[in-house]
Amino acid sequence: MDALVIGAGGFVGSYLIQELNRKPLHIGATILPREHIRSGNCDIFTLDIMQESEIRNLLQIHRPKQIYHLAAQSSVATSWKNPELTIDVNIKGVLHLLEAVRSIEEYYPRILLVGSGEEYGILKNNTCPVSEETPLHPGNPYAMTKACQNMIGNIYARAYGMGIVMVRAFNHIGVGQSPTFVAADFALQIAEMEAGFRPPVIQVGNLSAKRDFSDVRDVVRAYTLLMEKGCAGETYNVGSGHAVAIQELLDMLLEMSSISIVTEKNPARMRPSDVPVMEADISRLRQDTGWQPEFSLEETLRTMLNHHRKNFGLL
Ligand code: A2R
Repeated sequence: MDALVIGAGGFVGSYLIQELNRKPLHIGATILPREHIRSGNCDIFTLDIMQESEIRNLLQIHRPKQIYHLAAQSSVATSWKNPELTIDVNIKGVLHLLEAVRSIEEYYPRILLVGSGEEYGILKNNTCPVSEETPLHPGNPYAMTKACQNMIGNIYARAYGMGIVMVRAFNHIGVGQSPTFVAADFALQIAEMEAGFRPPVIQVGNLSAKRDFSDVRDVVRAYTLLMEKGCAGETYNVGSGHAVAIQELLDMLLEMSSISIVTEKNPARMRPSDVPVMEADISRLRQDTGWQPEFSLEETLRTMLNHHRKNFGLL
């Protein structure tokens, strides 16, 4: 097997498999029993990363040359409600993977561990953009587990000479994302209004926070490039390198709409936004891989909006 994607049943998984499908590779993908993969050509296996023997058996049989580790409890909100589950899946899960690799003789795959821009947390003096050397101050249990995953990857790469590359992904958006994320939420609300399913009043939370948004298709391309060209033991920010206010993102979507929409602040959507600006310094990614984004934010938002319009019979 050329590449194995662990945790392929989530938002990013199908996009990564589609990107890998651009080359004639033998690809495996793991999902949880209740999940399915939206698109892509691959062999599918069910796997719970909490079961160490399951991952060891899979790797022993198929010996994938590349392993993309996406499996995670990836919701910040859930991480507050269930920190233990988050620690189990995100920290013990990565240990199970790395120990399983180590237990197999003469097996030296490349491994990509996917972390998050959330690891940086609240920065002193609002350091911006953040480079990979910026000290981490994770501000929630999810971010803490991803920072820990990064440290584990670092230690295993150095101590055992493993081919582990770590990424810190900033906000990535696209079709198929859960509407618990802001861009997906706005796109869905606007399409529902255009279809007449709800009054033309968009519910918004904090619009002043600035975030670094990328198209998920650009993000998975960065992952495959890092798998090929990233330095083992190194961490790479993956983002656009430009922070955009949520207000700007909303304005872009409203401009694309065929109807006139009023904005309404909804206290229930106000998250205590501890981090006013998140912007990635992506020099290391650019330097080592030559990666550049292909999709503009506007293009991505239009794709998301049009996806819902098609579903509602508007296009
Ligand atoms: O939480 P679920 O039921 O949506 O399943 C997620 C799955 N997962 C697991 N897979 C194997 N063993 C487990 N014990 C386990 N627990 C959860 O990993 C989901 O299908 C997948 C992760 O996908 P998403 O939650 O949709 O994350 P996304 O957006 O695809 O991000 C991929 C990676 C994650 O590591 C994020 O934390 C990072 O990028 O930003």
